[in-house]
Amino acid sequence: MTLARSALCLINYSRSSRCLGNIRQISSSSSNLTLTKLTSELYDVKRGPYGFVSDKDIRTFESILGEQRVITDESVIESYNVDWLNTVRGQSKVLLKPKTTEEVSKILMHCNEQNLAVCPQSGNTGLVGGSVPVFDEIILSMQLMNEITSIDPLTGILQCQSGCILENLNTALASHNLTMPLDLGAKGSCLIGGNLSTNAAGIRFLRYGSLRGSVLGIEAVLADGRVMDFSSTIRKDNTGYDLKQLFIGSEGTLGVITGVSILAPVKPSCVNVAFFGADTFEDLLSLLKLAKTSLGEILSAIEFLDSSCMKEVGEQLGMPNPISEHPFYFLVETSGSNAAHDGDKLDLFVENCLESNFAKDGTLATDLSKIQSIWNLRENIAEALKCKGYTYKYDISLPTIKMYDIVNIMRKRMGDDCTVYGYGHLGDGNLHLNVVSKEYDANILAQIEPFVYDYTASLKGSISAEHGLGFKKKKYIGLNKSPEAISMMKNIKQLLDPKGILNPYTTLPS
Ligand code: FAD
Ligand code: 2HG
Ligand code: ZN
Repeated sequence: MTLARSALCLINYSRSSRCLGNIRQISSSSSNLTLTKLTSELYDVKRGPYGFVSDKDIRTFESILGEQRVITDESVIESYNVDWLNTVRGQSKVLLKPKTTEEVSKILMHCNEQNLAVCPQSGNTGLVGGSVPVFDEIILSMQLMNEITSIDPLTGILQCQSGCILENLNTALASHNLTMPLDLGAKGSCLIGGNLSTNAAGIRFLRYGSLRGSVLGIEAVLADGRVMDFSSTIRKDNTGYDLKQLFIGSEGTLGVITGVSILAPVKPSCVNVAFFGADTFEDLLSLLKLAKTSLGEILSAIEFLDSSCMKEVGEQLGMPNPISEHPFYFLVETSGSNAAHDGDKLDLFVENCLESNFAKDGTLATDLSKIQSIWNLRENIAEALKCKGYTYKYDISLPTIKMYDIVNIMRKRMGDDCTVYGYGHLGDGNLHLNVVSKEYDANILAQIEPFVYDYTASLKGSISAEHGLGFKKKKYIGLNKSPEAISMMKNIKQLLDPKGILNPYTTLPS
């Protein structure tokens, strides 16, 4: 059945209202801290041969930071010991809050000498159990390293300390008509150093590509306190190995990122969002193709969610579905600089969607608040599922055409004890498969893993498309990387952190 254009629920559809600023909301919280079992109780893991923090160590830290920024009060440290998902809990007794690279350097030099393990932490929004200690690692919080050094309006180069909140950077750039090449649901809490350490991708990956291309320079402190200055504000530099790339995506295992320079693109002056309902995943794939061909260079995001996700954001968070109910939902965003041009393209796209019958219902958002409410549905799925119960998260790259098969497979496999959800970055072939049960259950975990990872590997996908390996996935690295590659990674770790004090229980297999 071909829908008439009038069947679309068009929200304030007018050319003049299409030009928008940047939008979207933050979602970050932590709940039920007391219910979380210790990681060492939930998982089979042994403490490494590290020293224990003594009173003498505390006095050394106080001499570097002053008393106020050396925190030993358990009630304050508690939330730093638990991850955002409330699924892993460490037992750290010391939280350090440096403000400068020099302070980070002195802290690490001391920890290395005394063989004390350290967990660097930024916004603690990581989803793989890497941002909190496993045992009693010292937590090195980057929250106070939040100075923006410079923004060059001509070149778009932003220089800052690594502890700046992603959303604050975006706000600062906006006054220069610039924007961050990265955006994600945790933007109000995550810090740019955490984003780099996980090589976060998010919803602008489709437009601006990997952070690896946007980062021009990095300053990092090695485990022994040496400051590595890879800072650069030039775009092109082919002199030798690009060492800064080692620190991007290495999840705090090779050094602590303290400074960053990033190339910020010009802020699009005109943003629109279209949201459609579809009957099948095949129809979503057809919409994906249409979006690419009709919208071309103004495309900035292509996302999807299934009806089970829509149900939870409604039930758990009270967010209404703006269109009629469908098995799948397709979200497409355009960002450009010419409202008339973008509007023409979008009109053609909407017509194509309707005539082809791939979209069964839809809405077009052209003003800031409507756009935001549609993005809120997508960006709050993680939060809604967290409210529902214990979430087993799988962030996988798959051939786009087969992306949803595993969701159906898992629904059959898991039966009635769990609910299975599928959503993600459709334009990037990145599925977020989430399984939710009432509470953590090792038997349920055994039903999911390694099954999902083996399945992903059999299709030559990635077992971690964007969240990293952290503590929870490190033992599966061999499904994506060869023994030779893992051995080379271990050699690099040995070279940069010979005592293995930085995030010792994450990323690389033991
Ligand atoms: P943390 O969680 O504090 O740390 C992450 C890792 O980096 C840890 O291993 C930590 O030890 C290490 N680390 C932190 N800071 C430093 C540093 N300065 N130097 C060295 N190592 C460091 N990820 C995506 O890729 N795409 C998404 O769309 C996305 N959406 C999300 C939505 C929500 C609601 C949430 C809760 C998370 C989401 N994430 C997403 C996951 C997450 O990776 C990002 O939130 C973010 O990149 C983590 O940044 P953070 O500042 O919170 O770092
Ligand atoms: C997203 O894209 C994040 O919303 C979180 O990467 C994914 O919670 C998840 O599974
Ligand atoms: Zn994601």
